[in-house]
Amino acid sequence: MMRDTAWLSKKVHDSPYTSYYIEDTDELTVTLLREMAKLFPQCERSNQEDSSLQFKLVEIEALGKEGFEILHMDGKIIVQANTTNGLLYGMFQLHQDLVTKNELKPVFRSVPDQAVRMLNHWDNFDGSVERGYAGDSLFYDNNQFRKNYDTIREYARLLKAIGINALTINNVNVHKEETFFITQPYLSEVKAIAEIFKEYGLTLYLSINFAAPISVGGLTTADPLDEDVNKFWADAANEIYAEIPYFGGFVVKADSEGEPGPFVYDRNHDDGANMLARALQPHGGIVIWRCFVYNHLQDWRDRSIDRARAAYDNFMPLDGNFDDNVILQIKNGPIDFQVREPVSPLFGGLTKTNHVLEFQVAQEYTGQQKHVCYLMPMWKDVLDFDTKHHKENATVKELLPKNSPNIQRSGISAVVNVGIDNNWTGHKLAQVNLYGYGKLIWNNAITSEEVLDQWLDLTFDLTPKGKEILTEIIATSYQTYENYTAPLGIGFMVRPNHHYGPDIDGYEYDRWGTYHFADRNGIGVNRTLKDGTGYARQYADARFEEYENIETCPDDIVLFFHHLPYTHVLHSGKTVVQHIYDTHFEGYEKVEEYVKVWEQLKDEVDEASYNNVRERLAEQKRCALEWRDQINTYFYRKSGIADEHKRQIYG
Ligand code: GCW
Repeated sequence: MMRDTAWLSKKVHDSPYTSYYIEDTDELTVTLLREMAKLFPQCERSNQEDSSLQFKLVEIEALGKEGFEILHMDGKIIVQANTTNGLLYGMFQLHQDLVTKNELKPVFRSVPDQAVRMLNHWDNFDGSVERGYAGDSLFYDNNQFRKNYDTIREYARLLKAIGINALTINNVNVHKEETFFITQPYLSEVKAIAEIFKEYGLTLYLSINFAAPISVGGLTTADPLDEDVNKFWADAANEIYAEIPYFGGFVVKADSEGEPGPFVYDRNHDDGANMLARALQPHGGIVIWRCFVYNHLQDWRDRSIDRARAAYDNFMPLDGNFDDNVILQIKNGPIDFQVREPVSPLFGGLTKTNHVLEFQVAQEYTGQQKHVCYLMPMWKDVLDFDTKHHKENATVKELLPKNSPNIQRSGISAVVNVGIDNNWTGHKLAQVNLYGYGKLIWNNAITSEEVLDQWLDLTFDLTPKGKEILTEIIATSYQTYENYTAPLGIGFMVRPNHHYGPDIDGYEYDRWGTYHFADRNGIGVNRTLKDGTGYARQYADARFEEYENIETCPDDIVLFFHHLPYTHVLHSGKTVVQHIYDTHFEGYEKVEEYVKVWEQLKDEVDEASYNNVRERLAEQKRCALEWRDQINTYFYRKSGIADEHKRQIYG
């Protein structure tokens, strides 16, 4: 079945470019030719160097290995880059410009802002996807490789078109069978997939199990300082690279949520990461080591432990200890992909270690692709966040490359939101998050509005009115989601385990360390240095002072830093409890509106998309109502304070 790859199913038919010229260079030329035939069916290859469309290899230092230029002069278009890989990016950009009827500039130069632009699949060999909301895995089914190479190729081109250059294909929680992916016969299957991504210039990595020396190698230990363990990994790397010489390396979740790691042997993360790095180093491989390390067996009675502190406390003291081919991967916030969190203090903190930021495109905590929730505004906030470590140029997007000793080993990674569903993302509108993620990490300056506008033009054929309606739904969806869920940066309040729908005290007395501490007087976590957990001190001075002080702490994360009475007046002029009531009524009303206006799009979008979104909006409405009423009732019961506007709150 033809996959619904919206932005790549449009062809350029009516352009004046009927012939193009390109020299044969390397294997990526084959891909470029194939894509030209698909996307520009009326444009034929010619051997005339002065064709109306030309792809040229040049030597322009500023373009680097991946950048490109599109020149539009005298009725001709020249796409130029230093590499065929760069030409391929340029070709996809040109296709996009022409199908969306973008006016071409005389000179358009595009060079990626971030070197590593990666996606992580949390796919399991049994076909399930951890936190997957778009059907089963693209790669596996029932402990077998699907071998659906056409679909995988379709996926590879989609990722290339949005600017991604690397990916992992298995879950960071590496289960029993997947632990053996680094050995035969699995390796040949991995290779078959890696080859397809390579056709599009994407590098494949595997998530590995730190305890593989025991389970695969038959050793009694996985101690990173043990000689046999080192030999096991060196041998494993040799075997992998013999099969897949262009293999990227390993992604590692260690000492996290029950996964094995160096702590088991009284070693530290630098010991573990460097050991793997040394095994991969002779082959040019890289270790991407996740900083999502915290105590998940916390005693809720012990108020001295704060999960938010963990990543910084664990990794900051190790800054500078890691080998050149190690990259630390840091979640955008200190807790776990909540709809609103402060930015992790490791950004700007680390200055001597290569690192990448980790986003979650998969909507684990943001409506599980049943709710529409446009994540671009949140990602923009994170990348534009001024860490205040320096007077100038201290935003996260600037510091990622600047604070990584090897710029080529810095960038952005994310948990992907795709599965085997025909529209890739389950919810059709969730495609915009995948598209936007790719576009944003290539060009950090692109705005949420630009991305949305492009995606709508690439995906649907809308009337101006239709486009306005859909723009409004998607553009407001993030704020709407935040409005009807956990308030003021407090996070969680979701049902345990699956994390869908409201359960305000679901994690309150649990071991996972995500609490809100609501009592009859107030709510919030005191993370101040003065008399709280001290988390606020992990930031640069200016940020620390801002967050430490209730007078200056921003409203939207105020409950992350302070325990406040319900009667506390926010900067908005509302009390905490009135803010909770108001946002929850507003949030739900907005969803009611989405449901209504969506109907007006019946004749404008294809039937499959229309029904897909309609059904999901109905579920979003049901769930948002549940959120609204449970949250409002909960805080009404706790505080005893009535709604100023006397709306219905259940007792
Ligand atoms: O967000 C949490 C998820 C886990 C996930 C973990 C992680 C893969 O609930 O499902 O495990 O984070 O990032 O490792």
